[in-house]
Amino acid sequence: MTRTEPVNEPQVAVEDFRTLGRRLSNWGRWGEQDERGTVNLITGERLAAAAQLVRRGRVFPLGIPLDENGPQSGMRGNPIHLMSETGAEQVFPGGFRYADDYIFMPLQSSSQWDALAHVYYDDRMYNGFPAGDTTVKGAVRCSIDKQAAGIAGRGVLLDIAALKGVDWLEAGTVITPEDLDAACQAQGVTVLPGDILLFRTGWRRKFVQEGDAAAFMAGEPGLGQRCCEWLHERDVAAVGSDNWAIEVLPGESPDALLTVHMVLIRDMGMSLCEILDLDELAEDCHTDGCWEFLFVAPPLPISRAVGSPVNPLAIK
Ligand code: UVW
Repeated sequence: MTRTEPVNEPQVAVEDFRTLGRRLSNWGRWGEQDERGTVNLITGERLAAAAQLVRRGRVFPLGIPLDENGPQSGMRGNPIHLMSETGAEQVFPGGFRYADDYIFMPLQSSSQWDALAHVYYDDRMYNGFPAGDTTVKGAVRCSIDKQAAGIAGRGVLLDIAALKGVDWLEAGTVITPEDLDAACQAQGVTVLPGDILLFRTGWRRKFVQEGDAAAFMAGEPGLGQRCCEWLHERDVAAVGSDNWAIEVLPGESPDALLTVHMVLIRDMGMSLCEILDLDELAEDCHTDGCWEFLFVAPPLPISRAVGSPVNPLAIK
């Protein structure tokens, strides 16, 4: 496989994200007090159908290792693991000994869910809740524990790197709705309402091969803004990827940062699952031709947190 040059040149004018956000808004759709957003689309019926996708009993863990060798550099650090007890100094009746440990980490540093309180603009977060509901004590509204009842359902993987015939897409490569359609067609899979859509860019593979955290974080291939509409039209429940921000970076808008985050999370109420390892799953899907699976990824019920580490499982 070869690598591609970024394809978002010349810059195509993108719609103002506020206009797009208003058009795709899900505010009020699940009630004025709703704090779960598009995860509501995973009905009991859809989850029961997703469970039927487990045929071989093969589990693919999609979380990256929680350790100091992760891809963070700059604004966030990698997890730091410390032992508080090894058992070496202990004397208990009957020879019992135990080991205990701590982990210190930004909740956004590894494979993670973004809570709906993670981003906002114009002083409002998802469903119109005031941004002031998030303080130094955490998020009163839309915190990640509101999703702890579970994020589980039908997962679909779209391998965009394979579609383009590359090991990985280069930073700045815009994934378009046409790419998503082409991947669905090439793979023979349809994205259905309530699905959790995973898309593979190869960005994790690049990090594993090169070990360059600064390059991993400096930019990335990812969804262009027009994909928000594609996800909305299909009633996708959540989206995940092997990059760190779901969206293309540098972004398409010259005067706004992370516009896909703002539209998906704040306007549509969609939770994002970032920094996944999709390589083994993709390899298996290429082998058996089956791109759908049961996806199980409950966030940790961390009170008032705006994100949570997660080890999502794809089960076939
Ligand atoms: C930001 O939105 C800043 O980060 P993340 O990609 O972790 O959601």
